[in-house]
Order: sequence, then C-alpha cells, then structure tokens
Amino acid sequence: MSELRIAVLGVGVMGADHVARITSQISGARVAVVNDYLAEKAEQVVASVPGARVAGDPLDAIAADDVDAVLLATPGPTHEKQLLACLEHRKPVLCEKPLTTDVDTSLEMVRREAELETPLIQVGFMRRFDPEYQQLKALIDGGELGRPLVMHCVHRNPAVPPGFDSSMVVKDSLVHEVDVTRFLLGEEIASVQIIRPTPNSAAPAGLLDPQIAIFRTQSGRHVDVEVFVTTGVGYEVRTEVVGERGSATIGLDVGLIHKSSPGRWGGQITPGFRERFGLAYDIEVQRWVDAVRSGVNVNGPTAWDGYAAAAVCAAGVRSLETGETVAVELADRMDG
Ligand code: ISE
Repeated sequence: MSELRIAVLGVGVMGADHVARITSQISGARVAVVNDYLAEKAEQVVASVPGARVAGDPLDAIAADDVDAVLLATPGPTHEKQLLACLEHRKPVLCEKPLTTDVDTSLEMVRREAELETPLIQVGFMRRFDPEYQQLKALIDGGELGRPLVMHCVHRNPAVPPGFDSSMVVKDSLVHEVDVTRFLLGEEIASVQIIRPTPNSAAPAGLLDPQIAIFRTQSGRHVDVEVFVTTGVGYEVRTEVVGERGSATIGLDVGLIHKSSPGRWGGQITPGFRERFGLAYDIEVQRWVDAVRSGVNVNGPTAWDGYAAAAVCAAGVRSLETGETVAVELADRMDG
C-alpha cells in the first residue's frame, strides 16, 4: 500500500497531538481528513496539514474513499457508533480508550469484529509501547525475576479536568493499570476492591481521591495501585513487579536527577501524560500504521483488551460504592 490516508476524528488534546505526530514523525502515513464536533477546531487543526480536508460528519469521514484508516480520539460516548461504521466499511481503526463506555457494548464490538474474521480494532493503551514497560515485560518473560507474585503501582496526576468524578478515577485513570496488569502478567483479573482513604482536601468537592485498588488475578497474584489524581505536584506512574527471584521498578524519573550547589540534589517530575508517554504514542502509532499497511491491521491491544478492561472497571466502580471485593465477570473469548 502507498501512503496510508488517515481520518482523525476528534481533535481535542489527544487528537490534535496525533495529527501533529502523523504529520511530522510517522512514516508511511498522512492525515487526509479531520473531523471534530467543533467545526472551528477542525478547521484550525487542518490548516497545519497540507492536503488534508475537514469532514463535517464523522460517519462520512469513515466512509470516505480518500480514507484508508481511522484514528478515533472522540469522546467515549460516540465510539460505539463510529466503531460500528469502521467495521461496516472495513476500515482499520486505532481507538483511544475507552473502547465504548460500558461492558455490553464493548463485548458487542468484540462480537461484531469476530464475525468479520478480520481484526480491525486496536485500542490505544499506549503504555504497552513505552520502552520502560517493554523492558519490564521482557524481563518478566525472560524469567530473570522468577515467577511474578506481586505488583505495586502508583498513578498520580497533578490535576484533573473539570467534571472528573470518582468513577472516572477508575474508568479513566486506573484503567491503565488494569491493562498493564493484564499485559505484564499475561492473565485476566478475577476481582477488584477499591479502598477509599480520607479524600484530599484540595480535591474538588465530592471527588474520592486518592483511591487504592487491589486486583487479584485468576491465578491468585496480587496487584495494588494508588491512584491519586489531584496531587498538585506532577505526573508519576510507577510500577514494581516482585517475583520469586527478584524485583524490578520502572517510572522513577531517574534520568532527570540533578546535583547542584549548595550540596543539593533533585530532579524534575514529568508534568503530564503527554510528556511521560510521548514516545510510547509515537511508537504505538508507527506500529499501527505499519500493521495496517502490511494488511495485519492490529499490532497492539485488541478489542478484547478493551472489553476486558471495561469489565474490570465496571467491577471497580461497583466496589467503589461498597468497598467490597467484586468479582469480574468475563465472557468466553470469541476473538480467536
Ligand atoms: C487520562 O485520560 C489518561 O489516559 C492518562 O494517561 C492518565 O494518567 C490520566 O489519569 C487520565 O485521566
């Protein structure tokens, strides 16, 4: 295939980032069409992309003859309809999380894709492409740590956008550790418990933050996660895996430590996820482009991964209400 012509739907922060990334860093692809529910925003973004046009309707963009593949960065509630259109028109799609906003429709996406017998949907869990997570995965799979038994995670954000509620701490933030757990340990999560410590007095009224999540995997391994999204400090994502023969940690920002007079040492904390995972996004999009151009279409988290994450988060949201451990209900696999 010659250059892949991509429609980017939704050009808020992430979508606009992807447009810039595809235009300036990704080889073998270009942005052909841009759509946003704010027409002005789409016009503004397209102005920086030679040869691209604005589409007024996302479904027209998906169906268009000058579009080979779709990058979906629209708000979650619109994903279901747009993904179904991608399947109908057999257009490979890289869908930013969430796959859809609930478990049933996520499973339906898995089903509909399986019926086509061609993988088309990749979900944007970008941490899988981060070089540190890749190294950690290689260390685990190489056996150097022995059998992993426990994982400790920290996920801290300096702030969250207006309207971010307690369930979003689970569905929007913790969802990354859900995916990381499944990726690193290679098995499903069987149950979730969310513990609610005293809320941060600086958090918006009513927001339960921080939250502590405890996952138990199907084979009985333990994962704990501190999610704290209003620290006011910086972006911190750490993961420690403890195995039978050793442990390994990523996300310490050690590259940024400095020493200075008078006898001080210190460093910088990454300000946000776009800086921390910028390289992961670059690798993710390049591999997806290469996969689509070679006819494989998906080279990363699948629709099933999006569905499994939704199922774990749904259990997490139920636990958030009661504090009890909630079992994760998963359908049988149907995606081969
Ligand atoms: C945001 O939506 C992301 O996906 C970030 O990676 C995550 O760290 C943040 O907590 C979410 O709100």
